[in-house]
Order: sequence, then C-alpha cells, then structure tokens
Amino acid sequence: MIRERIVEYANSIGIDCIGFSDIFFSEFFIERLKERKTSGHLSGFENSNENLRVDVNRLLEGAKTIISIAIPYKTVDVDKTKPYLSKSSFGIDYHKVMNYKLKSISEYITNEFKGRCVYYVDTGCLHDREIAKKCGIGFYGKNTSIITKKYGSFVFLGEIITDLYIKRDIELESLCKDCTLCIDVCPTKALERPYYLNARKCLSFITQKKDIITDKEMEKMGLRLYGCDTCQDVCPYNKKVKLSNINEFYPKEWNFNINPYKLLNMTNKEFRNLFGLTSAGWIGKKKLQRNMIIALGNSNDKEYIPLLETKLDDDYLKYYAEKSIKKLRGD
Ligand code: B12
Repeated sequence: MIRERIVEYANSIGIDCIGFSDIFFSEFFIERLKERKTSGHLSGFENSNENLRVDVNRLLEGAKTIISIAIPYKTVDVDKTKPYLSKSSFGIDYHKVMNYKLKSISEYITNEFKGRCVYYVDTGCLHDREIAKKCGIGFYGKNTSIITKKYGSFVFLGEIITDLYIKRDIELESLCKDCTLCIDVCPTKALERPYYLNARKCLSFITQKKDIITDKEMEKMGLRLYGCDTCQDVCPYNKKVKLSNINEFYPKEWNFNINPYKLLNMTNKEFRNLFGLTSAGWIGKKKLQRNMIIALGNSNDKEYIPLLETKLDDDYLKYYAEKSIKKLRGD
C-alpha cells in the first residue's frame, strides 16, 4: 500500500523510474570499490572511503529502505561538428532538478506516512549506480553506466533513505551479453575491461580536471568542451530511447550552439548567469575556456588564430592558446 502510493505520487510529478531496496551492500561491491582505489583508477571526485559509502545508518539512524529514482536527460541530438557539451550538461544543472524531485517525494513520505527521509544526488558519499542496480532501476552496462529499459543510460540517478519498511524490487542482471561496442570505441581506452573504467583516462574526467592536459589528451578531446558521451552513444540500448519529459533539460541556444568568441570573452558575471546554471559550470570559467581553446586547436579552422592570439597574455590560458595556434598553423 505505502509502496503503491509512493509510486503513484512519483508518477504524478513525472517520475516513472523508481525502485526500492534494503540498505545492505554486497562484499563483491565493497571489494570493487577497494580495488579501484588501490589501482589508482578513481577520479578523486568520489568519496574514497568504501566504509562510508555503504554506511546508510550513519546517514539516517534506523534506516530500512533506499528508494532510487532515475530521471531522463536525452533531449536534442548534439552537433559534433563544432565545440560541444555532453548531453548531460544541457539545460539546468541536474543536481537542482533532481534535488527538487527528491525533496518533493520525501515530503510526501513524511506527511503521509510519518517516515523520516534524507536524500542525495551525486555529491553524497553513496554510490548512486549501485543503489539504482539494487533497486531494479536498471543494469550495469560494460561502460559502467546504469542502463534503464525506457531511457537507456541517459538518466541521472538519485536516492532517498527512509526509516519506513517498503517492499523491495528485484535486482537486474547485466544484459550486455557479448557486445563490446563501448569498450572498442572509447578514444582513450579508459574502459580497460568490461565494467571497469580507469577514470583518470576517461575524457569526461580529462575535460573536468584541474591538472595540466597533456598533448596526447588534447588531441583525444577533439571538440568536447565538457564531458564525454562516446561510450553511451554507441550503446544499442540507447538507440531508440524516449526523450526527456523534463523541460529544464532542454538546451538554450547559448549552451547548444556555443559561440567561441563569446565564451572566451565572458565576464565572470556572464559566466555565472549562463554556464553557472548548468552542470558544467562547477569547473569554472577558466577550465571551460581552456577546453574551448583546445577544441579550436582541434577544429582545423585557421580563422580562429586571431581569437586565440588574444589569449596569449592570460597566465593560465596562454599555454593552451600557444599549442592550439601552433597546431592550426601546422607548425
Ligand atoms: C566519480 C564520477 C565520475 C568519474 C568516474 C566515473 C566512473 N565510472 O567511476 C568521471 C568524471 C569519469 C565520470 C564520468 C561520467 N559520469 Co559520473 N559520477 C561519478 C560519481 C560522483 C561517483 C562514481 C563512482 O563512485 N565511481 C567509482 C567506481 C568504483 O565505480 P563505477 O565505475 O561506477 O564501478 C562500478 C561498476 O563498474 C560495477 N562493476 C565492477 N565490476 C563489475 C562486474 C560486473 C559483472 C558488474 C555487473 C558490475 C561491475 O561495480 C563498480 C562499483 O559498484 C557518480 C555519482 C555518485 N555519487 O555515485 C557520478 C555518476 C556515476 N556519473 C554520471 C554521469 C551521467 C556521468 C557521465 C555520463 C557524464 C558525461 N557525459 O561525461 C560520464 C560517464 C563516464 C562513464 N563511462 O562512467 C551518473 C551516471 C548515471 C548512469 N545512468 O549511470 C552518476 C550516477 C551521477 C548521477 N547522480 O546521475 N563520473
């Protein structure tokens, strides 16, 4: 009864991927987290303490159930012939959108059933994908993404922990079978084996990192400004997915058709008011400008040389501008 009413409420606010599980994680999962850490293949963006990542009771005393929700984000097709953002960074930052949905369901649970709730998306210590798998939302693809039936892997994940007991879903097993398209196509071979991403090599990580980007990495970035969708774009389960019903994820002209002159000459205020609203904004103006400079170097278009020259007096961007100018001149 409680379960049906929560699902019904979630549906009424546009959420059709929702599942329920217990609060315990397998040894197999904990071992995998440890293994990734000891191999030095974590990105540094996740919580590296595997004990914290599975300690649900620390987050809510008396916790009994985890509720996972997935919200779809595929909207328009990306034009990859000019510098572009990954699909997950179009429109309004998903943390804001997801938080709002999780808050709404949590309030419903508290008001209707007196259940206490806490909720998380992305930045908490929990592992959103393992939770989604436990809740039967989808299965792990070999590219490590959670793949749902309706929206493929183009979903964001979030979870609510509650002290109510709610009937559990059944976990789904991987349906990748012998397909290895995602592994074969990864430009940096970051998917070192099925279900195993060396995050340090992943282009999504490279576009977000603070450290210096090497010449080889710059080459591989191509026209990517933030994130990478390559391993998802080839996935057969992503071919005929339903588009997002969430208006906030549809891109505005300025983040779909990014003007290099505008991005490279933006004031901090302009940046905050535009990219600051997206999930790409957290890396800051300089990193996004760095990525644009690298993309222009990879564009093969000499017309950008004068624009790049205007960045030669910027302490941080100079290094990348010089490289891109050289590349475009064919030196
Ligand atoms: C750190 C991080 C990154 C890092 C590292 C990604 C990674 N795969 O670890 C970087 C910056 C590279 C990244 C990139 C992206 N990310 Co990210 N990221 C995270 C974050 C914050 C933590 C992930 C984590 O803990 N990784 C650590 C390692 C150990 O975990 P893992 O790779 O997931 O490993 C699991 C599987 O491989 C599996 N496994 C291992 N062996 C086996 C064997 C079998 C048989 C099976 C079935 C499974 C299995 O178990 C491992 C542990 O459970 C989560 C949010 C969160 N708090 O959970 C978002 C999250 C995973 N990211 C997300 C997204 C959308 C992306 C991008 C698509 C963004 C983009 N367009 O660039 C890419 C996808 C790249 C990819 N192929 O993973 C979504 C994923 C949604 C989904 N459908 O799966 C999340 C959940 C954010 C959210 N709340 O929606 N991300």
